[in-house]
This record gives sequence, structure tokens and C-alpha cells, in this order.
Amino acid sequence: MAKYSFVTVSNRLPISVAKQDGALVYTRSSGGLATALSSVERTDAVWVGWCGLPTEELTTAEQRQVREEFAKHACVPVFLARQQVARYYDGYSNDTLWPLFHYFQSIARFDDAYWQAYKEVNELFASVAQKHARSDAHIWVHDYQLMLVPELLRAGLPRSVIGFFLHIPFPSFEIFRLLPERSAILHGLLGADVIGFHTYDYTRYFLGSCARLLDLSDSGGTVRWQGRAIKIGVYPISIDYAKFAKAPAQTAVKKDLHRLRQAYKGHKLILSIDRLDYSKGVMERLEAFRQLLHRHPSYREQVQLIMVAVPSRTDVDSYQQLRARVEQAIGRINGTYGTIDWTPISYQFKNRPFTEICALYHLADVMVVTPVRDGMNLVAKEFVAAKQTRPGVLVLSEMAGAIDELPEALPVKPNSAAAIAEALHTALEMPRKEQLRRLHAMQQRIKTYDVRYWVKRFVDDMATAAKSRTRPEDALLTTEQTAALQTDFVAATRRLIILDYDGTIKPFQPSHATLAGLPSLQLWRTIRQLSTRPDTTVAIVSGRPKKALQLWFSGLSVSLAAEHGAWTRLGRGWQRAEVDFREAKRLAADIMQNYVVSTPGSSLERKDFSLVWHYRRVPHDVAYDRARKLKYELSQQLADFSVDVHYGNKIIEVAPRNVNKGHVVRELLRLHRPDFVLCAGDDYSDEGMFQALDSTAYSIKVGSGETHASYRVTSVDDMIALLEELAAH
Ligand code: GDG
Repeated sequence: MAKYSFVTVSNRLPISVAKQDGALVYTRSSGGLATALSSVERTDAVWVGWCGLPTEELTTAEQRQVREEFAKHACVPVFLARQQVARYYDGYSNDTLWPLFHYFQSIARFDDAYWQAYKEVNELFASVAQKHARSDAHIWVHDYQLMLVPELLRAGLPRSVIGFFLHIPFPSFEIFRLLPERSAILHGLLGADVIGFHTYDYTRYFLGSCARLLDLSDSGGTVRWQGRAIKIGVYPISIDYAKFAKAPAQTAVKKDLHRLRQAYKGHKLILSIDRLDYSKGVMERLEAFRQLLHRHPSYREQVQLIMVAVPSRTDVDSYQQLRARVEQAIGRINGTYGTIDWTPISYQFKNRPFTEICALYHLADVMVVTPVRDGMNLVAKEFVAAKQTRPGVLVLSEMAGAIDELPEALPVKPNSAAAIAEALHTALEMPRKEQLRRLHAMQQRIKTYDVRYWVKRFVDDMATAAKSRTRPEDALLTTEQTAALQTDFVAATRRLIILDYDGTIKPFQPSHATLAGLPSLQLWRTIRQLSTRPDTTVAIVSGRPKKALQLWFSGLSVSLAAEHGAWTRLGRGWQRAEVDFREAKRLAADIMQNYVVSTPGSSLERKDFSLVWHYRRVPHDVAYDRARKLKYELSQQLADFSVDVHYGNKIIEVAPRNVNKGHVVRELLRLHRPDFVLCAGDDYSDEGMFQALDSTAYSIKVGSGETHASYRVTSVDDMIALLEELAAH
């Protein structure tokens, strides 16, 4: 089977098959995405998607025929049974995800059978894509129907580069949390290397959900997950500008223009085109048109609303109900305001040919696009492109992603019919010069940032992700490196193992109480085994107070450093650092105590030489905001003292400046003169240890984040496993 280096995966393909009178009929749709992707300069590219007909309607021979025909267009069909389509596509995709992601939570249906089918079909798409992809392929997955595919592909093709683009809005956490399968969806998406959204807001909402549900934080639009860096970017989709700009000059479009001019002679045309979908604000738009005619009788018989409603998801209940309501409303308006010579709304519930759509864009005096939510909205951009030298006004919802790039449109609040009616009035009266000025500004922008530009940026970012994946800070400790570490460990004559505690060899607990931090028996045994080995020193270097370390490791001959080195027991007894922290501590404690009172869930830990504000149990957004403010306030108030105020893992800590773990490591090196050093840590305070070591040491960062360590392991469990292996050697 042929393997490709670039694979696109989407629910539908640019080609589809249907049956007419028992024969297979193929239709090619030249949508923007298909045209744009054809501009990607790769000959070995393939597109994977659903063929359009349920398997029950295709014999085995016909399936083969479909495969062969699709292959001529570089497409690979996925075959789905009728019930899979009903539950995965009509069900989970369009009856659960679509309404929820467009903030229609009241009509979203949650049904486990939908979810099971969604998982099953996502697995099927991933397996078909995997079969056709080279092991290092770049794979671009599209949209909400396939949100589990990136993770599935990552498992099957770990070396591939995976991009995911969401064509609809990503909702705020308050909405996203309603989805029972919310965590699985995030896991699915995070299999990608690049995750793209139309707008900056959608990326923030996505990152907000990652923070709340998976405790992931981003730095400069990158999140780290399972040892990988994932770029979260803004890629506003656009249109094939040239195609729409040139259309009015084409003979076929000219013919349609002539026909439409005759049909609507003498009328100002208001145009509305969209899939018939409740997210598009069609009912509000109709009510606005009614109000326009009611409040401004002079427009009667002078204006014409042409409403093209393209049939969509006609098997889903909510869409059938919407159609009925829309048609009733149109009937009422036409009945109330129409005359023998004039029907106010010319309505069509059908797909129109491309030439007619372009002719309508070109002719319309006003284009009214009022979705209550829309990921982007291409119709608005197409109208602008098809105008060229002709005037016209775009009335555009402020809830469409497109508003960011089309600020010269007349913005409207889509839930206010009165506001839309007012905007229609303004549009109909706008001077021609003003119309052209606004159109020109928008044209310049979308001409530059067209769909080719969009594809190129996304594909380039996938390539960059592939390159940056080999950066040392992303590299996980490999099997070969582990083997070398073990060999060096065995061969050494003076071994030194330096371990931070929380987050490195002990998973974080909700409470910082001493008892909650107790090492498991297994960990305790591993430490004992290592520390009783001849010529081996184990040092636990922690921010914990002395009494905690003493309790946990009493009876073991390990070196201990508590409170980041303010207390050390490197030989016989405990030593105390020569610092005066009293006054700074009093001042800091007052400030931090105020934050404890005003931030439920946070607490203050008082140690001899440091104060720690813990916020692990505070909701993410609140915590982020409060922590930033506290850090700022402490830094200001303590500016005259020799103290450090720093972030740790869900903590803010104040400690004397010249007490740090780096000092402890230097002291350990001086005392033991080791020929093998392993040093592991997980947070900011451990970086000082890594910096104190030379390049022969095995410094290991546990978890994600920038580091000076030479190696990385993903989790505490991986770190413990490594220590257990060493202990067994
Ligand atoms: C989703 C997101 C996002 C419409 N009627 C006819 C026809 N069309 C074409 C338009 C346009 C496309 O369909 C509709 O695209 P939109 O962007 O407006 O809306 P959705 O279908 O909801 O698309 C949306 C988009 O994905 C891309 O990421 O912008 O927010 O919801 O191209 O021209 N084309 C023809 N006849 C019609 O009757 N030939």
C-alpha cells in the first residue's frame, strides 16, 4: 500500500459519492480548503474522509470501485455503516458537540451511545490514516468530528507530526465542562503538535480548560504534555480570494447577473446566505427585516430580502424544527407586508450553483450575516471579495470570528432584532463613497491573508514543530541513555545521588502536612537500598522543614538538606545557615496571611527560614491572579531585605537570598568528590542544583517546563522506576 508524507484527515472529502437510479455518481466540491490544500507543494499527499454513502448501500465490488475512483483524486474513503453515521455524525458531532460549542447547551443531547460511536469512528479514521501515512508523515486533522484522532495517531505513529484545526468556536470552560467526556476530548486533541483555532479568544478558552481539567499551564502559547511541546495558535481561515474576485467577469456568472438584474429590477437587494442552522441567527434576522418594514414603510416594495438557506443536517431534530419555524416566519412576513407585485422575502431552501452565489454577492446592496455564534464565517469574506468595484455594505455579527478581520463592516449584536434592523437602515442609506472605502479596506486585508496564506502558515508551523521536537529540552531520557547511566553507576567508585523530594520522588498531595508527605514503604526501601550500597551517598535536598525530613528518613544514613539548605545534615549533626531572616519573615507573614484569608483554599506554611503560600487547592483562574498579585506585593515590600520571592509548584515562597539548593550541591561535591552524580528535581528551586553540576552529571528534570537539566523524565513514577532499577543493580 502506498504511504504518503502528507495526509489530510477530515469528515468529508472534496469528492463524494451518491447513488442515482442504482448507479454511482461522483461529485467534486471545490471548497476553499480543497483549493488551498492543492497549493501545498507536495506530490505525495493524500486526503482521508467519509465517502458520503453508508456501507449498507454499497456492495463489496462498489466499495472497490469507489476506492479506485477516489484514488484518482488522491482521496481515500472511510466507509461507515448507517448507524455509525447516525450516532457519530448526526449524534455526537451535531447533536452534542455542535450545539454545545456554539453555546446552545439547552439543545445539546448527551447520550452514551453517541459517545461510543464517536470513539469507534475516530478509531476507524485514525487507522485508515495510519495505513496511508509514512512513519514521519505530517498529518493534518480537521474539526470537531475528529477530536480524538490526534491522540490515536500519536500512539500508532509516534514520529509523525500532527496538526489539528478546529473550524468551530472552542467554548469557555463554563460550557465545556458540561461535556461528560471533556477530559477525553482534551487528551485526544493534545496528541497533536500544533492545535489551531480561528481566534485568540478560542485559544484562551482551550488553554483555560487545559488548566482547569489537566492542570496544564501555557508559556507563550505552548503547553507541555507528556514530554512534548504543543503549539496552540491562532489561524483565522480565509477564502480563495482570487476565485471570488474574478468571478463577476466570467461568462457564466455574467449570465446569472443578467437574469437576476431582470428579476429584481428596481429593488434594493438585501442578501442572506447560510446553511440553515440555529447558530446562524436566521430567526433574529427575519424579525429584524420585519421591524425594518414596520418602522420604515418607505422601504416596502423598494427592498427585497433574498434568503438562501442551504439544507444542512436534515436528519437532526433541531434542524427540522428550525426549518419549520423559519418557513412560518417567512410566510407571516410575506403575508403581512407583501403585495400582488411584491414578495418581501425571496426564500430558497436549496443549494445554489457557485455562479449564482457569486452573482448574488456582486449584485447585493447589503449582505446581512448575523450568526449568534460562528467560528469564522466565510460568506462575509466571500461577499467582500466578489464586490470589487461595486458598492455594497456588510452587516456582520460581532459574534462571528470574522469580525476581527472585518472591522469596517457594520457590527451588530445578533440577539437584538432592533439593532439589526437599525443597521440595515444605516446600510441602505450609506453613501456610495463610504461603502467603497470600507470595502476597499477589507479587500486589501483578505486579499493578503487568503486561504493559501492560512494553509501555508499552518503547514509551516507543523514543520517548525517537527524541527523543534529534537531540541534538548524536549528530549526524554531514552532507553540507551538509561542503559549508559546504569553502566556508569555500576562502574563508579564514589556515587552521589541527590534528590529533591516533593514532585520528584513523591507525588504532590493536596495537603502539605507532614503526614500526607510520608514516603511509601516501597520508596523508603529503595532509598535504603541505595544508601546502604558501598561508596554511595544519597542526599535528600528539599524545601520541607527539618522535622519532616527527620521523621521520614530517621534510621537511614542519608544526607539531608531542609528548607532549601537552611538546615543541613551532611555529616553528623544538623547545621544551621548563618542568616538573619526574622524581620523580613515578620513582614512577609503579615502580607501572606492576608492572602490566606482572602483566597479560600490557600494556606501558609511557616518554616524557620522560609514562608510558603500554598495555592494548589485554589481554582486555577483565581489562583493565577492572586499569586501574581502576592508575588508583586512581596517583591515591593521586601525590596530592602536580602530575600528571594519565587514561584514553585503551586506555591509562592519567601526565603533568604543566600540560602539555596545550589549551595548544598556544591557542598556535597566538595565533601564526596564523586565520580558519578545523579541529581533529580522538578521545580524552580531545583534549577540551582542543576546549574551547580558539570556536564558529566546525570541531571534529570521530572515533568515539563524549561530546565538546565540534561535529561527529562515525564513523571514521579518514571523517576522512582529509574531509582528502583539502580537499586537492583
Ligand atoms: C464552518 C464554521 C467557518 C453556502 N451556501 C451555498 C454555498 N455556500 C458556501 C459559502 C461558504 C460556505 O458554504 C459556508 O461557510 P461558512 O464559513 O459561512 O459556514 P459553515 O458551513 O458553518 O462552516 C464556520 C467554516 O467552517 C470554515 O472554517 O468559517 O464558522 O461554522 O463558502 O459560499 N456554496 C454554494 N451554494 C450555496 O448555496 N455553491
